[in-house]
Amino acid sequence: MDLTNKTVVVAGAGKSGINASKLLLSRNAKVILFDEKTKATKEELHAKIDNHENATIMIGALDESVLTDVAFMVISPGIPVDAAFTNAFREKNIPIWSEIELAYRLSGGEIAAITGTNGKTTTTTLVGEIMKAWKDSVFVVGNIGIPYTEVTNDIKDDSIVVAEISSFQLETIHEFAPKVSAVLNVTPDHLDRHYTFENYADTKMKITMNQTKSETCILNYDDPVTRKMGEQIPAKPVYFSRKEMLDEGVCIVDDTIVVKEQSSEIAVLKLADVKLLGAHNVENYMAAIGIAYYMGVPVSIIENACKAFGGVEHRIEYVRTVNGVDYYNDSKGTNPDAAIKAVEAMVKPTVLIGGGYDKQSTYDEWIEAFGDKVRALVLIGATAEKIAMTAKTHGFTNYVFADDLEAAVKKCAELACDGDAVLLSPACASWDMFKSYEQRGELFKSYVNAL
Ligand code: UMA
Repeated sequence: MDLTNKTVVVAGAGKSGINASKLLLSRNAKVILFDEKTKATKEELHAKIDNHENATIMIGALDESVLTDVAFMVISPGIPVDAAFTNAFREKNIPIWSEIELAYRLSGGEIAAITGTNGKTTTTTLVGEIMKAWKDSVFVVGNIGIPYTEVTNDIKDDSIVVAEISSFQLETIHEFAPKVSAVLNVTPDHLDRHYTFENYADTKMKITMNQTKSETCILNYDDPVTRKMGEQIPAKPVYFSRKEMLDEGVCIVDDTIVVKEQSSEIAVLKLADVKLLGAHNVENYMAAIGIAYYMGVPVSIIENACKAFGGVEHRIEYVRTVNGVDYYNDSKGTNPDAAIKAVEAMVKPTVLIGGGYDKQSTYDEWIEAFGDKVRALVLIGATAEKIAMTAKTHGFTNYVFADDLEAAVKKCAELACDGDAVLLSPACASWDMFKSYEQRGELFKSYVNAL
């Protein structure tokens, strides 16, 4: 696609817009980078795109007089496709492309694209690890945090692209066609943007709209919405199911994840080798196995990469086993909801580290979720007293206080017995004691490794 001297409007000057602009400029296009509400100055945005002479920056209201001879607009995912300023583009029949669409049109490679309400990042990361074990040139991009346009110029025809794609990014794709797509599950989310659940689900399904019958879409059989999608999509549906035996697809036979295809049954991974906790993670592995298998990865490579996968950093991340006690870092459990998922995922009696910055949350549901599983609670940070009070009201009295995270880890090592787990999942943000949840998680791991 020759973009020389074509004028392209890029809407949004976040990660997506900046990288889309740089890519377009590298292909000799003229770029108008437009942002309605950035706090950055024109000079700062100019600097971000290397002060390129073919770029114009526009902040605030869109000056519609520039909309002559515009080839297309690239829209950032955070901007709704029905934002008021986009009407001028529609009136002039100027196509609106997602940043994903732009990257797709300007690069090759074989693409595995993953969407869904939950589990996208873990599945994308695992598929990325499997691909890296198979091929030299692998790019993991998209909603996961690395814009597809950032790496477009490095993608070669024999590269593999593993893309986490959000519903926001799917709204404005046109020709984007992965070799293998996946919709992991669809439950209500982002309804402020998509208005109805049906719209949201339909947007998710767009990930497969340009695939052909010879390409594959991996779908969750246990989710009624994605199960139904199998009847509507142009690609070949391949289901995964954690709960049911399938004639074809990815399911569990004798505690092993298998791929069933044309009456053959290929054993891929023992459930015992799934290191990540929680039923939701078994589903993520099953989806990743299906995606990798249909991308053509040999089963032995899939198995080994799955066995080596330690999960996504700071999300119920397995750290180490010391004296028969498994240590997990869930520093990303920065609110009670996320922390409940982590507790639910634990399969062993657990000593839990909680507490941190006070966001004025309530901790009742979190404490209720402890059940018989949480044996002891070690409290740190600004919310320690508040959590202790809540625990007491719910009849949970086995808590102790620690001065800092290092002391908390040492306390856990004393309290936990052989066969237990220790979990850092604070249900609070980190800012009272740390720069970020990442720093809190890193420090936790270093203290555990020093035990
Ligand atoms: N802006 C406008 N008008 C608007 C809205 C925003 O001009 O109506 C401008 C803002 O002033 C800002 C820019 O647009 O300067 C921000 O664009 P953006 O929100 O698209 O942010 P990016 O930095 O480009 O990040 C986006 C994704 N953000 C969103 O979808 C909201 C990132 O996903 C993604 O990692 C990144 O592209 C790279 O692909 C984040 C996310 O929250 C993690 N995703 C949602 C989720 O996971 O639930 C979908």
